[in-house]
Amino acid sequence: MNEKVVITAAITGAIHTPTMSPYLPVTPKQIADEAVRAYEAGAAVVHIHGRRESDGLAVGDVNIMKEIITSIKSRCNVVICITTGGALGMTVEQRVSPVTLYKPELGSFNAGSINFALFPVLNKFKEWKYEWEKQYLGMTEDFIFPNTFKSMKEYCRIFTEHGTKPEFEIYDSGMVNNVAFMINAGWIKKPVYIQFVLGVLGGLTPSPENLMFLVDYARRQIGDFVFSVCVAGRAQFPTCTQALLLGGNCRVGLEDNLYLEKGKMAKSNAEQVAKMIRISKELGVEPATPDEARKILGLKGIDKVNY
Ligand code: KMH
Ligand code: ZN
Repeated sequence: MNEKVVITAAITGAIHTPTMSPYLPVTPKQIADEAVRAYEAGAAVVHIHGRRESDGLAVGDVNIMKEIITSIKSRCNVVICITTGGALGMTVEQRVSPVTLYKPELGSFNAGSINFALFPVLNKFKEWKYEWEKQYLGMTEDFIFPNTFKSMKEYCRIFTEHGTKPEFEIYDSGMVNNVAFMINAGWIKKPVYIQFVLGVLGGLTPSPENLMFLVDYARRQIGDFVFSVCVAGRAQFPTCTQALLLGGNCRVGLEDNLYLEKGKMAKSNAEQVAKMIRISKELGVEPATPDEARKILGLKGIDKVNY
């Protein structure tokens, strides 16, 4: 285990919809306020998506993103990781545009194409708060999240040009191989930062064996790397705890899991961060500050962003 853990809070994402939780932040102000509270609770990194103010639809509007990240930066020095996964239906060019514009310290970089399926959740709700939700989730029955080698090559170029560290999102074992290929092809330099994402329908399910396998396989393919783990759904806390035991970092937040424990919704991202910190401290691991996280992840520094 490491002495310090980088805890990321993924504040709102593009998967959950307003009907699923009254606590999901949706306006730019709510998203920024939640990010600052997550920082105050001990998160070193916040992972940010934008949503439309009027109805919470996940959108890739760069002005909304700017409003959120400038508000956060004016209040604290937390590391901001901007999504380039974006929202369903965005083009790859649209998804990467915040990196070009705002040159963040850290950006998500999805390391391959997958079926990204949310449609089974349609059976869980009868009434929807907004019209768009049903259609948005339903269309994923026929959706491929595209991250081809051609687009990943372009992403590598853009991330490198702007000094933004990629956080490679790995949903399945073949994507480990994709990252190894990008390193060997000279598209991206080591050391890399990997986020293992478990629990998306279309990718690997969370289990101790699957995480062990991914970490071990990545060590064989890539050598040394820094990693974090995030999990969609109820295995979030157990799997994040396993990540600590394996010398990794972890991500919590309402993007991935709306609950604090069985049957109890999380009222904020900060609640989940506080729980993860309680678990970490019991194991003798302290949460890294944002500046410690910058060292651990090899980031360029907050003075070099463009927002
Ligand atoms: N929503 C997660 C399953 C991204 O933003 O680029 C993965 C994610 C992707 O966070
Ligand atoms: Zn995300």
